Amino acid sequence: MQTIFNTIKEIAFKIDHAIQTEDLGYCDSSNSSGEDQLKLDVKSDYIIEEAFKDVTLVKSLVSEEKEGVLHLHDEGKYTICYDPLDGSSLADVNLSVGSIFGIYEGELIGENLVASAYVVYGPRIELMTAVKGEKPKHYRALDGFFNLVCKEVALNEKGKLNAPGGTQQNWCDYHKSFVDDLFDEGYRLRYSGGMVPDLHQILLKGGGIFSYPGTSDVPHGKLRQLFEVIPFAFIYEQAGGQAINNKGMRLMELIPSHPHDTSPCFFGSNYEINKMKDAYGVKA
Ligand code: AHM
Ligand code: MG
Repeated sequence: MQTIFNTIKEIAFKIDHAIQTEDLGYCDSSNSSGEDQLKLDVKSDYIIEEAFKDVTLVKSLVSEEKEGVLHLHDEGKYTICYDPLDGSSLADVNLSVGSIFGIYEGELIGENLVASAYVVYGPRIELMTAVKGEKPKHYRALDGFFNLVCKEVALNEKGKLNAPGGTQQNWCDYHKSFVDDLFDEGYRLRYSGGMVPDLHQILLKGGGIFSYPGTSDVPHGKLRQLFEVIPFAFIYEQAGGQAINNKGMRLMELIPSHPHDTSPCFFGSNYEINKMKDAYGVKA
């Protein structure tokens, strides 16, 4: 796994360089979810594909920016599902963006995810990695290298931050009440529109909740299971938190029927997730 994490470190520097130097405009194409692609989405995708072509441990790649599976090595053990540049539409307003990697062994279902990593491109480049049975590890880049900042990232039982995604006008009543109740308890709003920096902030500032519910316009939510939801669910669980859908099911138990399937999702510390289960009337 260290080989894959090392490759992700190399990728992080290359994508950061592209963000610093390349055109921030759109291309003429759209991705598998029908969203317009930025030149940076395509470039980041290319950087990742090129980097893993040399890693024989990797059997195949599945990208948020491409349809289908790219086969790489017959002898490979892992499939890497990745979002090359999450939140890329925030690059032109100079907000943080990220890359997300889910490393699966076998069929592409939640319980087969064996490791996760994400990179945040902000004032500095940061990396979080997680493997089974260990707390996530947090790294920060300095002078072309990643230094370990914390070898055991852990969420508090209860936090102070609330990151509620989705169009508020289209929230159902009980979701709105749940979000309002948190603010009534003193929670602070923290939502940039980039799930990587938003979830990163909650993880590192002791806890809280990030939600992207199903809404009347997008009943299954916006965030993609294989590339976004399951990799972050793994990291939140390894950090001692919880990650569930609107039915109270662990996101790690998701079985996507298509690589680009989405899911309503809630990631947080135990207090906030238990409160969400009450609000949604699902089992604690
Ligand atoms: P993307 O993969 O096309 O960048 O979309 C995912 C992003 C997430 O980072 C973020 O949480 C969400 O979209 C924001 O959506 P919204 O603009 O509806 O708040
Ligand atoms: Mg994304």
